Amino acid sequence: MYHNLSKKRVIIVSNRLPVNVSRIEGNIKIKQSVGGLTTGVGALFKSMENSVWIGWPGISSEKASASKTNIISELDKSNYKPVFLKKTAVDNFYYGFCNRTIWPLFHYFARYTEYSERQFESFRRVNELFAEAVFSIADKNDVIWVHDYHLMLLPSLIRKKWPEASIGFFLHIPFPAYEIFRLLPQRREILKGILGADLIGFHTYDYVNHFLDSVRRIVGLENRLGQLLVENRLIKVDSYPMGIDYDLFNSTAKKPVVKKEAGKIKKRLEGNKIILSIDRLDYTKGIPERLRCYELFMEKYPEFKEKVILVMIVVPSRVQLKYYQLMKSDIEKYVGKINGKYGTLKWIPIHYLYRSIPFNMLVALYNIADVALITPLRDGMNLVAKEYIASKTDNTGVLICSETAGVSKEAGESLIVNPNNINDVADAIKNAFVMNEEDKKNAIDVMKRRLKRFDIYKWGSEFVNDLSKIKRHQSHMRAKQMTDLVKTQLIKRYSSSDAALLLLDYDGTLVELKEKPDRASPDNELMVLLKNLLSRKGNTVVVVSGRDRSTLEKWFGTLNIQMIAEHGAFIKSDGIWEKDPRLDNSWKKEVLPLLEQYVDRTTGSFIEEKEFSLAWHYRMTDVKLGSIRARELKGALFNLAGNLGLSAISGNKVVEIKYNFVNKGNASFKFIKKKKWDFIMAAGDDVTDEDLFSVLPDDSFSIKIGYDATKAVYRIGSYKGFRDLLKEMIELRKPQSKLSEF
Ligand code: GDG
Repeated sequence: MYHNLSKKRVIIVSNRLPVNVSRIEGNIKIKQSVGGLTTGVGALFKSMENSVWIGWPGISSEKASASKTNIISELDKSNYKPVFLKKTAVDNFYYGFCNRTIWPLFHYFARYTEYSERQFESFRRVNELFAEAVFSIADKNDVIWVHDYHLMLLPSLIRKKWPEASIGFFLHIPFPAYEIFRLLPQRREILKGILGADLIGFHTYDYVNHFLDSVRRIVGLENRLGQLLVENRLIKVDSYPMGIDYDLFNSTAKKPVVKKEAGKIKKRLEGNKIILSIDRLDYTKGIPERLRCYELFMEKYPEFKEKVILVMIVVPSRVQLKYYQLMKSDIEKYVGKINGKYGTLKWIPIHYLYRSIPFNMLVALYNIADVALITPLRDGMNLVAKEYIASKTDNTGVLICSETAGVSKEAGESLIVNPNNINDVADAIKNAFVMNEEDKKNAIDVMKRRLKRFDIYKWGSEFVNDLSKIKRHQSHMRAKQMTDLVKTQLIKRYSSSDAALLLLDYDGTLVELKEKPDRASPDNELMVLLKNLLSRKGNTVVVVSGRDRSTLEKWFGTLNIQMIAEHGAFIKSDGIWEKDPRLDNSWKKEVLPLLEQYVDRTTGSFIEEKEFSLAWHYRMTDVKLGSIRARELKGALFNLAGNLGLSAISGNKVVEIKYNFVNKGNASFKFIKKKKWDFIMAAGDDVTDEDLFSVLPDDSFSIKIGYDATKAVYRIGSYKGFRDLLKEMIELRKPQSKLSEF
């Protein structure tokens, strides 16, 4: 059955193709490869019409050499497009940066992590090769879905050449906490690479939070409910727990041939209860640790001897890496030790297989296993756990799973263990055998229904749908973007006007937002611009700011400019500063002690006392702590401020407390109602400017600088774009006197 994920063609890009190509004595062999990405995305891929999969075929260019054309045409039959890599690239990229740096670090094995600049260079180069493959195979209008940690630079490489492309990125492994991720020397490049995507998906909400946390701390980008603004492009980060092909496992388990296989295995295991363990060979899977738990289980609960067998299947993986070879031999020694120590003439406690088994046998084992012991030390998701549940046709069986595997978040009904707590795991095995049958069945039943609902097809379609939603959102934002046509209309209206009112916010609108507000004094270009605007007859220019009046006066006091200071507490009109008569400072003594508490509790924050307002600044604090405290402070101020007629507003890394009636809208309205204007333009970048936008007459030009939600009708990406507009307005309007030079 075909699942139409999208009207557009979907291009899957992953390091490996779902098949492995080898050349034995000149003959090409194509074999299905084993692994979570292959199983999951592979099923999805087969169900999509016209989709194309770009990836490495598992053979080096040198080995493939004479047979390349042959390989390409064989793979093409399945819509697989190979990216050939040289042996040195495979060594430095795949066995190097991917598997010696990213894999251990992202799975919290910091002590196994190697850092090599040379290997990172190869990683970059291979990502570039993949980008070239995408450009030659895909089309700008395709949906490009990049998978996993090997290709973390690819989204931004594609974005650079195709700025409008639909790019999704999904990480199949955990995204670690900031304290781990920060250890990576290339942490910034990696984040920037991923941020080239429009939609970024992870298996769990924890990984989403870890990623957003690192983005905040390393790249300095704040998110709003998982949405980020990256170079004026709105992108989304969310969790999409990967499902399995539920129907395939469930229906395979019911096939007569599988039932027969299951019967044979049961007979061979002579009525013993079966504990099943299946993983690729990897230190993250906790295989030796699991053996230790099983050994303890037998020691603690000898009544299970000769009644239980652990079937342990270890699938070869990354065999070229020395560490993996050592691990294999350690596991085998340990299995031998346990079997030698506890085994009897008629009973072997562990049946160990080091190989990949055929699909029907896998499902048969899932179907008959009384317990699935899935205790990875760290795992992005773990599909084996889900496949076990889906293959349970009679709802018997117990899943024991690690809390450090993504799957634990969706398997609340299973026995969840800490894989490092060997007593905990040994007890869980015992409990699995003594549990009430009804409870076991209920648990499996609930989990099965969940897996059926959110299967691999649902996962794929949710991801691709969300990707197209975010693309629609982006184009909606672009619709608000001030186009050349609107610009021309604005300039035309402005040049023919006799009374023009320009209400202009300062920070972020006329100048760049600076980390330290005192560094944002007006530069020469801005002063010239303002002078030119003021030199035209009929123009009234108002700087509408939250800054205090002495700063504004210092900067602009010599110009014939109108000013609104402290969000409206003071207005300078025709050269005279006036204070709103209703203002007083009686409330400050009530609020200050609370703010001081927040300064004490939040290193780096400080209070700015303005004449009629108080501001708590937290731009110099730890970013995460700062925003948590800001939220807390607003909560703490809620009652106090309400009673005193105050409001607490969040600006850019600041919470400002002032009287309710003081806002940029009320203050600006005094200028708006002064006379009949035939042109009004207002521009601002932050929440406090929304008050200004809401008091404008309908035919005004309201311009939001930046990409946050707004009431303004138009938007311009940055203060620079806004200055360009002002320049064009100046150039086109007939000067009264000679224009100053920029
Ligand atoms: C990565 C992440 C994440 C295993 N042995 C045999 C066999 N398999 C199949 C299983 C399953 C797959 O391989 C293994 O998937 P996992 O999810 O358990 O683990 P990884 O390979 O490490 O996958 C992981 C996954 O990506 C998906 O995002 O869940 O966390 O590490 O489908 O059935 N299949 C056959 N014979 C075997 O012997 N036929």
